[in-house]
Amino acid sequence: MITLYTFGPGFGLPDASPFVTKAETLLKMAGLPYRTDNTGFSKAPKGKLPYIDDDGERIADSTFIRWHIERKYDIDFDRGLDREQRAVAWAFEKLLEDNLYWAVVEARWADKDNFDRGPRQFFLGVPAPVRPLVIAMVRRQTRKTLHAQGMGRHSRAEIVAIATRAIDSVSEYLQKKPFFMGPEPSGVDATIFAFTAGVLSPTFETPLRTAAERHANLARYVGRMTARYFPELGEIAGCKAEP
Ligand SMILES: N[C@@H](CCC(=O)N[C@@H](CS)C(=O)NCC(=O)O)C(=O)O
Repeated sequence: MITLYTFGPGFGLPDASPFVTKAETLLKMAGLPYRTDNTGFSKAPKGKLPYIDDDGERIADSTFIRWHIERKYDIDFDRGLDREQRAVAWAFEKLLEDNLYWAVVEARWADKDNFDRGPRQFFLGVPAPVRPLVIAMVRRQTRKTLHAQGMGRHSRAEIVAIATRAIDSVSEYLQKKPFFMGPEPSGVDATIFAFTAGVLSPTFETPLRTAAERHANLARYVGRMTARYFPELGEIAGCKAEP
């Protein structure tokens, strides 16, 4: 049995983390039985979520989880795609994971109002007397990480410009297709869904959300993916599969 270690639902999303949502979507796409456990962060092999335990084998990082599923269960998430399409899908996946992601982190953690609406809730389990200290420490660490990665060196307007270009590109490439690469879902849809839903989360007031809301095809896409893989959630961010 597979256990997926998660943060748990948050911000009106399947999980507070887009990478966890991606991994869970992949498990659903693969049709594999799994359970979730939101108590595993302190034991995460790479200090991050997601990771899975598959009958005693632990695999950390959503990309390695994908490759593990493909190898062990003989699944090709990109079946039906030719080599050029696979390359495009991979590039878009990494655009969101390695570029847009950091703009999302900046929007959720650096902006005070968004932090109060969102990530502050993560710390409710910390004893009240030390909570402000722990919050200040983790936010400081997040700012350092943003600086080291590079996104944190830009002004907010520059970050928004970079993120908007990524969001516009996703919308442009999706066009009117049901799924990102065509009529059927493929591996990249797990990432596109997780990040698009995350950006559209009504918990946060961000220019990133405004950028995504300009594209009706993104909301319909999130609605379609939700209906297919997370029907129990009803709607995410008010996104409907059809107008
Ligand atoms: N490359 C990783 C990224 C995972 C990731 O960044 N997870 C974040 C949450 S979105 C995390 O666990 N952060 C905790 C920390 O950095 O302390 C993947 O694809 O799984």
